[in-house]
Amino acid sequence: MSEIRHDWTKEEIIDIYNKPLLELVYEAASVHRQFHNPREVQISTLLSIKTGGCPEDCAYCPQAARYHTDIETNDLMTVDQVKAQALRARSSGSSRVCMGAAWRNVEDGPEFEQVLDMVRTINKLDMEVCCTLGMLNENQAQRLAEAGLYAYNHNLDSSEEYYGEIISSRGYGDRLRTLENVRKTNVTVCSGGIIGMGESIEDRAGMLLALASLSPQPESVPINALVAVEGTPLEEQETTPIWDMIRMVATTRIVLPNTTVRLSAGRTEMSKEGQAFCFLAGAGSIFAGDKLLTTPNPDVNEDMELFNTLGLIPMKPYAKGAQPTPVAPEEMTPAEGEKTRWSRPGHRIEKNVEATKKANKKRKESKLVE
Ligand code: SAM
Ligand code: DTB
Ligand code: SF4
Repeated sequence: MSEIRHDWTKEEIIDIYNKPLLELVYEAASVHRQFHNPREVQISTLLSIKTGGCPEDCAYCPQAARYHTDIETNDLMTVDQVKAQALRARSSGSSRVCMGAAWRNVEDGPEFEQVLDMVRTINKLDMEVCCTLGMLNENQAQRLAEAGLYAYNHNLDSSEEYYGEIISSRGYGDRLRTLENVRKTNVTVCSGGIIGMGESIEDRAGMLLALASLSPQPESVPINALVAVEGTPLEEQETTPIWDMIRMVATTRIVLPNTTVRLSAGRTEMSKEGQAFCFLAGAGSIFAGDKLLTTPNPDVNEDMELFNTLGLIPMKPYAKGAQPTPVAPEEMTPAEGEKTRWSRPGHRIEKNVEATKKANKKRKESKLVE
């Protein structure tokens, strides 16, 4: 049985990353089964509630005001707009809405109050709510918690050493401080990073070391493959090889065994088989919907077909602190004698896929009528 360790060394993590690929995937898949239900995948929908015009200089980001990308910039959405989008996401099988704002940090005032209203509104729809709004102080984190926020996403993005090559307008310490402020509340922590920015394997291991050293470890770790956007300093970066993505997902799975690993940006460049490998290696979540924040993402119907092919089940939302829906299908029962820590119930994929198909058909029909 694997244990949760906070004392990994960078060398150990590099050795894991460099294992023969199939051994690495086998080990990661075994750890995954000890801590998680391997058939469940959590589906989140991203919503860019305030797009572009960001004062920061993150070299990968199409939303930084100083780069000339052709994204459409938008002021903060209204609560009603957000509610309508959340309802659409729910009808396509998503259990969580993650609202992103192109801010350096949260400022107290009417816009923050509006975001708090959005959090309350989505909560009432029985969906989990996540936000990624930049840096937060302790009081802001607490207010988000009181509004019912489920998770806060704030990525370390790379190793401390490589961070300075990518961002100069803030430091690694700033990122860690926000994570600490979130940790003081009951909001869960979502923090990960990007591969394919020109960093070394040591940097990838360094980022995982920083995340694994947090105590407790983040509840969720998004692994993004760089989406190289024209106009950003990283526009010339080549597509990340799928093998690197599989290795990164598998290594994350082993080093942070109890964490949900999110297969995040970059899926449009990945084959179905490549993504299947990532699920086998321990990815337990995706962002669904045809858009991430500003860049494309696979069509939700294609994702559902892939889930169907692989026998994966979209996870249902559950309220913080509440017990998830009671254990159901026999197929979720671990084999006799098999030690597992996952106790979360299964959900019938056939039912979910059917419901999703119906909802999509309805949506298409209503669009045609419009
Ligand atoms: N402004 C906030 C912040 O920086 O924390 C929230 C939004 S920001 C867009 C959220 C995350 O998206 C970044 O930390 C980064 O990991 C990811 N991201 C942004 N642009 C990306 C790209 N081109 N490719 C992959 N991931 C990207
Ligand atoms: C994360 O790690 N990836 C998501 C979410 N957290 C906010 C964002 C990906 C953004 C990709 C580029 C874009 O669409 O603008
Ligand atoms: Fe701004 Fe966040 Fe983009 Fe950096 S990643 S430029 S902070 S929106």
